[in-house]
Amino acid sequence: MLRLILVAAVVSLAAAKPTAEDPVIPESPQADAKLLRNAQDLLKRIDAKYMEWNNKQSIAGWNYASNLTDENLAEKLNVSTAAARVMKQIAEEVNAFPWRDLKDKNIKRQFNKLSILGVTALPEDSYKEFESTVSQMENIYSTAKICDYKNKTKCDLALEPEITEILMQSRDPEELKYIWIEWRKASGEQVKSLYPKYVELANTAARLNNFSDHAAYWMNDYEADDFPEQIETLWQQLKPLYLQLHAYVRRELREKYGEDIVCKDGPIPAHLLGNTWAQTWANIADFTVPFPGKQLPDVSAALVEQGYNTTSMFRLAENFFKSINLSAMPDTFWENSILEKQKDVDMICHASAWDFYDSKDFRIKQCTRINMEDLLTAHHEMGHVEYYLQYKNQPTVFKEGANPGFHEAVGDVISLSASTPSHLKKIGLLTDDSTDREALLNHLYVKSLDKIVFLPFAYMMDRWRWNVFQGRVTPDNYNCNWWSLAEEYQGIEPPVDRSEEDFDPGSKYHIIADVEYIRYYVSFVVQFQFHKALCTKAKQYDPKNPNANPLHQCDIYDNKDAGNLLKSMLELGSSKPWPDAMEKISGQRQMDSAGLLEYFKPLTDWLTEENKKTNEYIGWKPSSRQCVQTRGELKNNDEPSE
Ligand code: X95
Ligand code: ZN
Repeated sequence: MLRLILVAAVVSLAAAKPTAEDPVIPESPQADAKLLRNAQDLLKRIDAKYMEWNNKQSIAGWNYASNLTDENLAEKLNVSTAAARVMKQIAEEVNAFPWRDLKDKNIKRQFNKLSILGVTALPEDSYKEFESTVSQMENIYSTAKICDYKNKTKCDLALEPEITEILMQSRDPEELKYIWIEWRKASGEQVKSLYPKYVELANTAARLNNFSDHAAYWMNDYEADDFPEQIETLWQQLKPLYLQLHAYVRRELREKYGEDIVCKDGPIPAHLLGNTWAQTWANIADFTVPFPGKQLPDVSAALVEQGYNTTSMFRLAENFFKSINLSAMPDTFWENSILEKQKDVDMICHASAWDFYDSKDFRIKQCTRINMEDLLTAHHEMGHVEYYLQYKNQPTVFKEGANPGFHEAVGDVISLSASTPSHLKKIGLLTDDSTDREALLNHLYVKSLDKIVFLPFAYMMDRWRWNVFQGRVTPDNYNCNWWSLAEEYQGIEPPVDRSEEDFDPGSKYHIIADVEYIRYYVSFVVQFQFHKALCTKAKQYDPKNPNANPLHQCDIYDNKDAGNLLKSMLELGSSKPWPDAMEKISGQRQMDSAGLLEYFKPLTDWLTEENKKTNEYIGWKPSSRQCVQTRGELKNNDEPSE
């Protein structure tokens, strides 16, 4: 310790801003070298502690998430409290060290990251309260049950798989409305009282880290002070395509469900869109697709017919990664992962990938169903594990995505290749991979119901939370602000009037689990930049002659050059600012919607033409739904009076 103080003294002398009268002390290379050596010694000690406590937290977190018992919760809280103590010590050592004088960028970046504590900056009792509040909300969300629409005595329906599958498959608007309302009563409404405390503690922690609020702390990961403006600019470029798609889908829904449920120039009722949160509309592709005669690239039926099980679905994903020279899953992955909902155990079914920070243990927990959506999710989750595997030799503090959006993009980039009709045919999941114009438009249409539809949802998710953390929205108008943003960005409306007695944001996992969401918006833009770069590398696409091999038909399967290019970006972790990582893979240094717009160009043209023909109203007039303070204020309230 003495040595450290001595060096610090020397350096602080040298580092003091020289004023006119002070003699300018030459920065002696020896002092720099000594500081660097001390910095590296300190980092080595810190990294070992970081690794040990991240591993302990992953183990305790995993045990609770896969078995929601009181003792597992107590153990998780104990471990995270002990870890927080260690992180605080580390931050004190870091701040006591003159790391800002370091010349080495990599070492300085490590110290800078170590100096930001996150919620562990809270005093111990507040930190415990934060952790237990979030865990309680996750427990309520993950164990919520509702009664069946047809058989009101059957009351064991959970979000996964029952509620998800009904919203996916039912074409009865009354059943859909009932399930939509009941899920929100059983989840969001039950966590409403906990949310303000979570917001307050998150903001307190942010301020202890010298951020104005939790939203600023989240945005720090994107290393751009104009980040919100970048997001808005991209949205202005992508919104026209969304409006065309929205108008077309509304017409198809109006034809199926009638004018009085789906009006021709208003928002779309959210319960008809095939997903609990209307974040992807791919599950209503079957009756809305432009050319119904043509085969739909939905392989759910083929997966079942061909006897796929959860393991073989994940093996399919792994096989793609191996084919491009990325890593196979380690044996421990197959031993320790939970790929199916465990019977007689309350667990968090929301799929997730886990790094145990020991460079050996990596897992996925997913309540997998045998369908296309879960096959794409399997690729998404395995993309996270691939990133863990590629940066496993980085210092612990760099074991992250270049930014959170990069981590969300890896699996989805592979899915862009794996879900092309030609690839699905190659692996025998699709018989007809005709690439005539109509089949192509069907493929782009289904893809757009995932990729274009999702953008306004992801944007409004964190527009609402930025509002909340910045204090623009307070608990007395949480729900009505949520619905005004949903209408403004997504052009959807609730199936019934809402009030502030509801808390619909709390019906979405990431909101109650303190998981930032703009990462997915970033991912859905950058994954097309990555796809374009990898397809170019694989000579499956020529930027000088884009129509020769269109982006949407590219499949990088088996191409080692593309895989090695992707690997060269993944292995960086967060050791470089994300523009450097982006440049490594694509030659660009910023997010760019051009890739996404080019991919969907044929569909954009077709939708614009089609909506003109049917004289469709583009956009939506204000909803006739109300959002008020209390349910009592609602006239002709659909809710049975208490
Ligand atoms: C993920 O990103 C998240 C888990 C601690 C930290 C715990 C972070 C985030 C997390 C959890 O992997 N049926 N789960 C539900 C599938 C959930 C998969 O959130 C996720 C995933 O639900 O909003 C395919 C499928 C490509 C889904 C972006 C968003 N996924 C969601 C999403 C995808 C997605 C989606 N791309
Ligand atoms: Zn993810």
